[in-house]
Amino acid sequence: MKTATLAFAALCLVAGGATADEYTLKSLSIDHPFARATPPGAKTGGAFFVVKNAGATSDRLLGAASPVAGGAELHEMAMDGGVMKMRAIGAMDVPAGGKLELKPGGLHVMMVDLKQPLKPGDKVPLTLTFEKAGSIVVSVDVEAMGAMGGMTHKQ
Ligand SMILES: [Cu+2]
Repeated sequence: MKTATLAFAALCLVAGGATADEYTLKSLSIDHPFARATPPGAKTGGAFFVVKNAGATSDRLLGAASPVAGGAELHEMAMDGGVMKMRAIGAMDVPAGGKLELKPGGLHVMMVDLKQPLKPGDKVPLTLTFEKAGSIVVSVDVEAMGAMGGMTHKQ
């Protein structure tokens, strides 16, 4: 009896951890925000999520902020002289009826001046500000270094 109860409790923990968080802000939905754990001393960390837009008008992600970081920038990856580099951009488009996808190796939110390392299992608040829909605070799950957000991505 006791073993069965424990097994059930363990199952609940696993199921809870695997649940993808989804947030709704007007016609936008923000799916499974996650970040990668950072090594000790690292000052920056990337955050990733998908924004879907069910509305008839496009929107734009204008900025982000987190209490665990001195700042948060919108970054894209771009080829520069044959080398893949990231650079700050002013906004990210969320097309009407479409989606904006942030993922490792592509668009991301870069938390800079981290006040502490991001550890697997941590949950970090992140405020996202959109041009039309306004602002929302999402909880970012910190996953292992190299995590792809529990999803497979086509390259
Ligand atoms: Cu970056």
